[in-house]
Amino acid sequence: MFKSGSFLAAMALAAIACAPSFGDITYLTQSRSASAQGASGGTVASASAPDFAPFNVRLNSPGGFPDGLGSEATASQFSTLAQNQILVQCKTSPGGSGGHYGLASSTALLTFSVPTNSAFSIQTTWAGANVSLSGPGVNIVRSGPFLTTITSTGTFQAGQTYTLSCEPVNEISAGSIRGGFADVIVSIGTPPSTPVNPKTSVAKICPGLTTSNLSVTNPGSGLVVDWYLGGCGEMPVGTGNPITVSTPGDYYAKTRRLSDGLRSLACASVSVGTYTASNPTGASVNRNNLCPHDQGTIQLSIVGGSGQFVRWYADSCSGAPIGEGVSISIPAPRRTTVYYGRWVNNCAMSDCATVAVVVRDCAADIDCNGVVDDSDFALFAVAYDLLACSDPAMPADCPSDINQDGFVDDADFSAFAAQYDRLVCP
Ligand SMILES: [Ca+2]
Ligand SMILES: [Ca+2]
Repeated sequence: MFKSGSFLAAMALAAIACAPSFGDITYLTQSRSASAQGASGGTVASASAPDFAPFNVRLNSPGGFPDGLGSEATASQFSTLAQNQILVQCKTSPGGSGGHYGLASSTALLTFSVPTNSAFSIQTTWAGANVSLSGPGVNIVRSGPFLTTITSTGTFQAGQTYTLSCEPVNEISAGSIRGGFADVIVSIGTPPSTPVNPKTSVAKICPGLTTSNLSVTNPGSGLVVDWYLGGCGEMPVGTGNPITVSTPGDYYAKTRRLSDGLRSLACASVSVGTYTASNPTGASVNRNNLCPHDQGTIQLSIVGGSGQFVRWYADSCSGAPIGEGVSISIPAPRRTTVYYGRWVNNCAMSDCATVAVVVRDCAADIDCNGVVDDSDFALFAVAYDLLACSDPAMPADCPSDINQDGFVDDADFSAFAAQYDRLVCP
């Protein structure tokens, strides 16, 4: 018998206000560690965490051998303890080839209890890992080399201690080594559904310079969206819908219910790309070996490569551009010039390809027929009498001003005479 109905009502209200719909998890102990060392010269990279805070590490250790074979070991560990959910990922890749393998490990060991009998589900996705969840009435073991997902259910008994462990097993077979991976999600209660319709505001960005907004369909009241980089539940990048990012990569979204902290088991994902420009294989010109007094144009063309457009320069792969386009027409140069062309794509630029346009050392060939003879001398004599290049009667570009000082005088005659004696242009 109860003393009063109001006491019962107060107890019920207190239960609703203080306790979540499903039993809280009491975390007892937790240790997590990861390390990686590339073979032959790889520096050991390691991290560990004995506390209950989220632990998100990606370790990488490049090695290398004189025979040119690389060995790059990586290890990662991502774990989050929520009110009613345990999320653990352990992942290793010893890397290497040709018998050169690095070392990698990633372990998580967790003990916990629940204050009331609680039904739970455990979803495990793994390949080359050992996962176990054990304690009174519970004995779940996952192992094996092939990618598998299994979900099962059970009941945690009040006050008992349960142990969850996650450890990749690196298997060597047929001259190769296989990394290990496990993604374990233990939930008390029903996780919210996976986000849908992931989108980017722009598909490509300039890293660190421009941004893209990532969003999913509004998950509804009481739900928020957590974003991760590189894998579902891996490096956290923020909560929001949308969120703004300035780093290219593969982004993953989980729905999180605010009332009990449960996250969706799976992710929606989008990729943010970066602009690229691939190097041209060469550049060409439509005619070459030009007369210094060529009054026409030449056409420069890029060969191979890709990007948004091609930018051209004279004399170096920088400075003021002389034009833009896969092919451009420009006035023929008066001196030998190397032209540089590169692909440009917003923030990305390829290397330059070059083409040399040779202008013959034959300024006295005033009529541009490849020889310096009497017909050139006749043109020179007229210009000599006019003297100043600024004279309106002087031919365009003042070709007889061989030393290009603005006058056709004795100095030019000396240069003319030397080339006249040579006759044929080099
Ligand atoms: Ca000539
Ligand atoms: Ca002159």
